[in-house]
Amino acid sequence: MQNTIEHPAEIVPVPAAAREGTSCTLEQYEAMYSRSVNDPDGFWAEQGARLDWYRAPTRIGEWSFDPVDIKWYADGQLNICHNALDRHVAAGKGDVTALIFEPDDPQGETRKLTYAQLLAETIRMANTLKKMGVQKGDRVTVYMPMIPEGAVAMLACARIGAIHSVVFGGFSPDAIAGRIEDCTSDWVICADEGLRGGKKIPLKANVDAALDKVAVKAVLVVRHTGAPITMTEGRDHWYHELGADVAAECPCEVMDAEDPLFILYTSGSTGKPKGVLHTTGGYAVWTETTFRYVFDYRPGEIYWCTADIGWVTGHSYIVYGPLQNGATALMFEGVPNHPDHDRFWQVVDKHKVNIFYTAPTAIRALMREGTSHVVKHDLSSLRLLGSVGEPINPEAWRWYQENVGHGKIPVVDTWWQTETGGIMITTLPGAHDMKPGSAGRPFFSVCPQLVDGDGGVLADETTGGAAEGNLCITRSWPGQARSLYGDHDRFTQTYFSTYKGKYFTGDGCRRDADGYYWITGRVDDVINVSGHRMGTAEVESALVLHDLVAEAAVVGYPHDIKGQGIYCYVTLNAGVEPSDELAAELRKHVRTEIGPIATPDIIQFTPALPKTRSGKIMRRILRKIAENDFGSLGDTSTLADPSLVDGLIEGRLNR
Ligand code: 6R9
Repeated sequence: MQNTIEHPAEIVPVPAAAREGTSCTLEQYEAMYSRSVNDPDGFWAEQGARLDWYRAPTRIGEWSFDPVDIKWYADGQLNICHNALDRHVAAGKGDVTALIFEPDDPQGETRKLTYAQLLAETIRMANTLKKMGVQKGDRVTVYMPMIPEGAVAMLACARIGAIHSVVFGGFSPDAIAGRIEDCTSDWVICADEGLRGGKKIPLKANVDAALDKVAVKAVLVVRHTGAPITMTEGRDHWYHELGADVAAECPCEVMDAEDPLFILYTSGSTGKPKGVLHTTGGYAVWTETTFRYVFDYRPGEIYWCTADIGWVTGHSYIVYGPLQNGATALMFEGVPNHPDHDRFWQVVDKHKVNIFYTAPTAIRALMREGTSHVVKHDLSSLRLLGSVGEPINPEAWRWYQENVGHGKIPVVDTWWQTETGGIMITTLPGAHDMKPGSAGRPFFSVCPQLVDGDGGVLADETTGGAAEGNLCITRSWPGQARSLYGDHDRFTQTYFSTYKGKYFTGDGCRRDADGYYWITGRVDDVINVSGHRMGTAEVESALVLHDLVAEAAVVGYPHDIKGQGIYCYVTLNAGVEPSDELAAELRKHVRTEIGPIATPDIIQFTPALPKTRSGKIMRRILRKIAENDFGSLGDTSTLADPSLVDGLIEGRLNR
């Protein structure tokens, strides 16, 4: 079945300035892409050679998707912290600024750390961790605000071969405890508090609450706001005390390329979050190479990615990608709308940011506030804009390019996932015309394929042509996740069993006749709320934990700012009356269980959920109702109680 879909979409040509001095023209992209798929080993041996290796790899890609066994650079040895820091200092670039810290409060103190200073700080943290007893292979949970010490904590773990598991600072004590437990982490690094939009985030208090449920050997606490906190004798240590008198040297641990680097938990369509596991060598090369070509970084430029280090974007494009390229990266602790809606643009102006990488949800929120906040500031330093996290609607894309980019600079819309380690589909700034709303073309070595429900091939790079289907990737790439921590079967099951022998992304996608890919969103029970992945099952489990809730079904619905909002259908225990107060309580309950990002937008009480006769919740119907799309509910005759639907629609209309 070959779909022919027209895309009358507007084409925005590569701006002339982007062609000058670019690292990759269209001709170069085409030659490199073709080499990368015809001779992946030769291609990735060359890309990898930019890094320092203790033992240069002779084995490059060795992988199978059935059974699932993925290795890259298997006989190579390296350390990613060395490649991010020591390598640049050794090359005489120790005085180059590595990180610029912009605090939450615009009146607060900006900090700049050179590569030499960041290395010294990382060594201090690494030796402090060693003093606490952390060893190679140990899992260290990092629960930090967006301050340089967050990056230092990750780099210090990498330096000594410990595996970091960063937990987003917005997650609840229960979520922290679950993650600590899942990877049997004995160590936590946190700060006293974080600051976001003037609000204090009680990081240490959250860790304390988590540690009521699960035990660890030690907690290292970085002083940030100086707020009073509770320290448990024998378990908790202040970083500034324990790290005060450690040695100024700490050799990098020699890591095999396939030694684990980090675990990052992400929401799946079922059950508890998955501990996505990335290893050292392939991830290092993938983040170095994608950063180099996608952002086309030039020495002296200031690069700013607004993500949080608690998400994969922060891992790959605040820490490992930029630093391995010797770039100057800005770290921002605050939020886009505090103290006012011009905060992003004020920071761009203040630090003369050249490359700016953010999420569609932020763009939509700022767009709503009008252009007056943008025009107040001089944004002429900007050379390149980026977008990540969810599909960007063409309207937001245009607003971004016209108002922030003055219609003159490229926008790269980068599609990728926690599991892919780095960018997979994007335009390259000097090579590709842009189409607002499309992520663009595959990065080197990436082989996307659209398949139908039965796995029939609709289109890929070899067939060409336009089609719409489920997005798979048919060959491995160095940055690919290797497993789920401690559960390789679940890894195989989740990603490689729907379409045997292929990696299934969970996303729907269209390919147009020009070979541009248009991500249409998740096709599984994962919703994308403000660019954050949320398993509907997770929210459901949180809801049913409440004493008064009998059953819950959660779906996404279109939300102007967040992209998708969280819509919850809730059935209460017999005899319990629905009320606005109870809805508010349930909202609060979910926040406490998971974290503020999971706060339900709409709670609709219903006497029962629509189920098939075999007892399966008909989510399709719930989704349509949440979307206010009552005309296309499809076949409701298989419902055990078809009369329920009217009540559900009525309930929706009352909101
Ligand atoms: C990097 C990151 C991954 C999911 C992914 C997709 C959505 C990310 C996108 C995009 C359209 C883009 N997504 N980037 N959809 N266009 N440029 O976000 O990782 O948190 O694992 O989320 O996000 O649905 O499957 P992660």
